[in-house]
Amino acid sequence: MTDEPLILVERDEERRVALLRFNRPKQLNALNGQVMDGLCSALEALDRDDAIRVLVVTGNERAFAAGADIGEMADASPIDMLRTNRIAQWDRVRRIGKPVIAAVAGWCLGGGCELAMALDLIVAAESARFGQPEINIGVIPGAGGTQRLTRAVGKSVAMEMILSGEPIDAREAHRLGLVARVVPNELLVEDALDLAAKIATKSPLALRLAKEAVNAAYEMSLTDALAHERRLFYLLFASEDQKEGMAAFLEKRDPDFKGR
Ligand code: CO8
Repeated sequence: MTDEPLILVERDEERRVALLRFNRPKQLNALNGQVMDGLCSALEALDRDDAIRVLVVTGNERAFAAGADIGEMADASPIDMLRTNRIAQWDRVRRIGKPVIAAVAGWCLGGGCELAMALDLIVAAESARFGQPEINIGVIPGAGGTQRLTRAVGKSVAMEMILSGEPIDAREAHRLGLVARVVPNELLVEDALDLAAKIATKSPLALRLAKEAVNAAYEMSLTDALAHERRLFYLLFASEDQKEGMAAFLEKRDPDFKGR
C-alpha cells in the first residue's frame, strides 16, 4: 500500500488553470475505481472553484492511461458489473461545466481513449497512441468508445480500430480530427496549459454555454440544437461579461471578464 495520491493536482491561480495528473505509473495509469473516483472528485471540486476556469488532464510520458484496470474486472460476473456499475461513475466527467483539455502522451487505450474523448478536446504529443484494444481481451469498448470514436473519425475508421484493436499514432489521429493539435513530446503539458490559459481569459459563462452548445450537436437534432444554441446566445445578454466584452471591443481595450 502507498499513500501517494492517485491524482496530482497543481493550481495556477494567476493564469486560472489547473493541471490534474494521473499518478499510477507502474500500471500505465490503468483506470481502476479509485483512480476514476479521484479524478471525478478533483474535477468536481475544481468545477466549483471560482479561482480556476479551465482544467487540463494528463498522464506521463509513457501513458495517458492504458485503459480500465483489467485485473479489477477479469473475474467479475455480469451481476458484479451491474451491481457495482462502475461505468456510471464515468458520467460524472460529462457533467463538468468548465472546459477540460486532455493532454495525451504515450498509450491512450481502451478506457483511456474513451476518457480522453469524453473530455472537451485533445492535445497530443508526437508519442501518443490512441486505440480501442478491448477486442483483444474478448470484450468491446464499454465507456463510450463505440459511439464517441465513430462520431469523431467516422464509421469505417472506427470499425477498423475497434474490430482490429490496432492503435493509431498522433499524426493519424490529428488527420482524422480525433485530436486538435500535435506538439513535440517535451512541450505537451506546457502547450496544453498555454491553450488552457488562453481559453481562461474568455468569459467563464460564455465558455460554459459554448461547451454545452457544442455538446448538443451529439445529443439533439439539428433543428433542436440550433434553437438551443439561440436560447443560450440570447441568455448571455443577461451577463455583465457580454456588456463588458462588447464595450471593450468598442473602446479598443482588452475585456476583463468576471464570470457574472
Ligand atoms: N489494466 C491493468 N494493468 C495494466 C493495464 C490495464 N489496462 N495496462 C497495462 N497494465 C500493467 C501491466 O500489467 C504491467 O504490470 P506489471 O509490471 O505488474 O506486469 C504494467 O502495466 C506495464 O505494462 P506492460 O508490461 O504490458 O507494458 P508494455 O510497454 O509491454 O505494453 C501496453 C504496454 C501495450 C499498453 C500493454 O500494457 C497493454 O496492452 N495493456 C492493456 C491495454 C488494454 O487492453 N486496454 C483496454 C482495457 S479494457 C477497457 O479499457 C474497457 C473500458 C470500459 C470501461 C470499464 C469500466 C469499469
